[in-house]
Amino acid sequence: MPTPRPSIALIGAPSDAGANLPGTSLGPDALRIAGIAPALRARGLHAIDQGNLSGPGVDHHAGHAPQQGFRHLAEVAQWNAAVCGAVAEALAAGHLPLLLGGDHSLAVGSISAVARHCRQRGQRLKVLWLDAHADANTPATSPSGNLHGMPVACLLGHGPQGLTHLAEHSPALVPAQLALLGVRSVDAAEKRFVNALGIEVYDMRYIDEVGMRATMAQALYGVDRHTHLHVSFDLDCLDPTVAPGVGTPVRGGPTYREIQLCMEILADCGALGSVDVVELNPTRDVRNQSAELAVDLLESLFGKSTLMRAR
Ligand code: 6HN
Ligand code: MN
Ligand code: MN
Ligand code: MN
Repeated sequence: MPTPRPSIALIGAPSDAGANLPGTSLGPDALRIAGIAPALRARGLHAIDQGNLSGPGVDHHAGHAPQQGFRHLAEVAQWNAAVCGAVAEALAAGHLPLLLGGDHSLAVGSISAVARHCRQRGQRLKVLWLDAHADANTPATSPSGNLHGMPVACLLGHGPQGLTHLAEHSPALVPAQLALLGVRSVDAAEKRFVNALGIEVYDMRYIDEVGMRATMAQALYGVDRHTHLHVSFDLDCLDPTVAPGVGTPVRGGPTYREIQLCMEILADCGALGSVDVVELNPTRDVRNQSAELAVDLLESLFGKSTLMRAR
C-alpha cells in the first residue's frame, strides 16, 4: 500500500540578515514566480503556500562591523524564532514544511523545530546539508561574522544562546545525525571543528572519485522509511555555471545531472520529512534561472523521475 503523501506547507522567510549581501530576502518570491507551488501541484501533491513570515530588515550598506563576532545577531535570532514556530506548527498539523529562504542561517530555526518533533516522537532524524560550504564557523573562528556561515555549529550547540536554544533542548543535533554534501570551500578553523566533531562529509573530491550514486548510498546508509530525512539545500551547492543566483558562489560544484540524480535518489528513499531551500539571491541571478532550476530540482526531490521504465 503506498504511504499517504502529506501536504506541503510552503513557508517564506524573506531575510538576508545572516548573509554577506542583501538580496536573499527576495528569494521566496523568486521561487513563487518560478512556479514552485503549481509545479508541486502538477505532481499531484497538495501544496499550501502560507505566504511570508515577517521579521526585521537590516541595512547591509551601513557597513556595520561584527559585534562579538556576529553581524545582525538580534535580527537573525528573531527570524529564526519565527521560522522555528512556523515549522513546528506545520509539523504538528501533519504537513511537510518547505522553507523558502532567505539565507542559510534560517536552517537553525527549521531544523531545531524538526529535531524537537523527532525527539518527541522517538523518531530517527537525518539531516543532509547540501552546500559548497561547511557552515560550521563559530563567532571565534568566523572570518566574516555572517551568521549564514554558522548554522551547523549552532545546531551542534556551538553558538549564541539565541540560536542554540530555539527549541529548548540544546544541542538540537548530535554530529551523527548530520551529513554535509558538495563541500568545497571550508575555512581552516572550520575544517578543524568539523573533523574534531567527526561530522560525515562528502566533499566534491569524494563525489568526483566515487560518483554521486555511491556517495548517496553512503550518505543514506541507515535511513529507512521510518527515518525523518531533512534536506537543507543551499543553492550554492550547485556549480555557479548552472546556478549563478547566490551570494557566495564557489566553482567546482555538481553538474545539473549530478544534483538531479542526488534529488531522485533522495525521493526514492521515501523518508523525506522537511526541506529548506536557501541562499537564492535574485540580484545575482540571470533571468530567474537559478529559481527555475531550484523548482526543477524540488520536483525531482518530490518524486518526478527521468526513468523511462519502472524498476
Ligand atoms: N553559506 N565560510 C564563509 C563564512 O563567511 O563563514 C562563507 C559562508 C557561506 C555560507 O553560503 O550559507
Ligand atoms: Mn548592519
Ligand atoms: Mn549554506
Ligand atoms: Mn553555501
